[in-house]
Amino acid sequence: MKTLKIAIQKSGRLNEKSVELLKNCGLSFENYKSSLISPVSNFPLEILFLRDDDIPEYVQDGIADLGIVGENVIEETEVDVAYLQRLGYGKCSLKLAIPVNSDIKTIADLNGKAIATSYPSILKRFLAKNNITADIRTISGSVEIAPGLGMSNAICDLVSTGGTLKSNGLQAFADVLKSEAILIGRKGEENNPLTQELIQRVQSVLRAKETKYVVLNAENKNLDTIKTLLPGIKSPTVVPLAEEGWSAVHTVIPEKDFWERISSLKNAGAQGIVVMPIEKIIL
Ligand code: PRT
Ligand code: ZN
Repeated sequence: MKTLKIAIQKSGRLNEKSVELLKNCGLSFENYKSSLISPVSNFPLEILFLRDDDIPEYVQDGIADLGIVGENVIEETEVDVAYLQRLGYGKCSLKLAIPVNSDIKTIADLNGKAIATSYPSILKRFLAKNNITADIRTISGSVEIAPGLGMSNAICDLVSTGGTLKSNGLQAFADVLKSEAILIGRKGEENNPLTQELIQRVQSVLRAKETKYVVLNAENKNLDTIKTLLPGIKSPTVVPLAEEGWSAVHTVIPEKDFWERISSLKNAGAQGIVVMPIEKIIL
């Protein structure tokens, strides 16, 4: 079977999480900082370490079969690739921002103004969609200093915490694109059995991250109410305790409404609740 190639960022914000994800998928490889390619010893896969900007085109052109890269980079390069899986890290938003004392109040006020960005093609499409004609000034980095230097009236840049905008006297006023790391593939790659196997492993790691394993004790008379509060993968496992009239309930619960569920379980008589992380969930 042909060895797959996956391109990930060599260094930068997505490198560490991408390496961690692949390792959690059970793939064994050296994270060489100095080399471009690292073979995986227990799966027919090679890892290419690249600048993130090159990844979408490498995948589109078939130099790599798969890639992990921010949606912002994919959208900017306008490549034709398959989105295989959203990965939930590297989250950020491409936003329009203006100096705090600016008279620009709405998107329409951008008409005739200059906007500095490293994302000219996404911005161009956004402005066209909103019927705005503005002067797009493309710069490759430190976009946030452009208004202060008199180069532009606004900027369009990535924001995660908002700290960079704030420290440069800027404020965000519109969202252009929400982004996160995405597993992409060459068109048609989703039909390759090796790729399908890899996607399943990735999904089992992501699913595990979203859920916790919970064991609790309850008096048998409270079990019916407790069971209605617990989804489990199919349904909860109930085993009798050594103490007469009591049972242990094992289940998984979603991370997102974790505390609400725990307090309703306590109200329903659950005791000695033990919560554990899950490594993988294979359906
Ligand atoms: O060297 P290479 O070309 O591979 O990397 P790079 O320098 O081009 O990219 P890198 O490593 O900075 O970012 C990789 C990806 O991480 C981006 O393409 C995004 O998908 C994602 N990401 C998530 C971010 C941010 N958060 C982010 N905050 N990318 C950049 N930023 C920058 C932003 O441009 C701004 O300068 O961080 C600053 C703002 O951050 P806050 O927290 O102050 O708002
Ligand atoms: Zn880059």
